[in-house]
Amino acid sequence: MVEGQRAADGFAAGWRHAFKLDPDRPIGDDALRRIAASGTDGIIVGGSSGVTFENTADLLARIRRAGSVPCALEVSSLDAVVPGFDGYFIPLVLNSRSRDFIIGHHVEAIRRYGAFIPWHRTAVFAYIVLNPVSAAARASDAEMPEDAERVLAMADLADKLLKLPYLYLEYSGAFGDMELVRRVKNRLGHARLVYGGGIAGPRQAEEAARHADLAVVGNAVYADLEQALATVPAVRRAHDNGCATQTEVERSIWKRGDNW
Ligand code: 1GP
Repeated sequence: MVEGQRAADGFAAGWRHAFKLDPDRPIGDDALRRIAASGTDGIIVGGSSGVTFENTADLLARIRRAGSVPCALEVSSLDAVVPGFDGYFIPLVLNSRSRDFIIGHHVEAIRRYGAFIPWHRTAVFAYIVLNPVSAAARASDAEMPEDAERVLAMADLADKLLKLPYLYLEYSGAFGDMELVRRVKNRLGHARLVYGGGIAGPRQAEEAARHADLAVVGNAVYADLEQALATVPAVRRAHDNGCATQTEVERSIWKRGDNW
């Protein structure tokens, strides 16, 4: 398991920017070609509702025709597990009230598909869902943490106790609290921090990338493609300006005093 996780950490290890495409939302071939050529590190295919085997397989085939960008499936429905992706992200919603979103669906998936799971290209996204009115919050029956301390405790749980490779702060549909993102980032020892939600253009992208290891852009692709494409160089700029380097340094200082 640990070996699998280490290897899994590798398949998207260098990703700083990703577009998230929803199989249930229409998108043209020209837009897909521009996304594939944008310089993004990868595409994550996933959505909160209406995801089927057919629309997922169709989107993957169209992305493959559009260019050579790495493409991962975020598995959100047991009936929509499509082979042929470069990697698989498995959501585990830390603040879900439902056992299904923490281990239930996962055990069932392994029971059904265990023999076919490419473990070395499969990694858990440990989500904390933070926008109460989002489809993700409704779908996963997420309970909003009452304060920042609880979010930080969940981050420690994922990072230090469960040693999961990714922690995903999910604000889907709204731009999040960057001060909280910063605090979570400084708390993590080894998990990579993923941020998603309300990145509408380069300004928010740069801000999010200042703290998170990986910035995910979803809705902007459908709302304003030009703005969405402009998030790719914005994320690069933030990392080139050394923002991530600074947090890496802070992180290593913190880690030196801790032997987990
Ligand atoms: C959704 O985190 C992603 O899972 C991106 O959110 O659609 O708000 O960009 P947006």
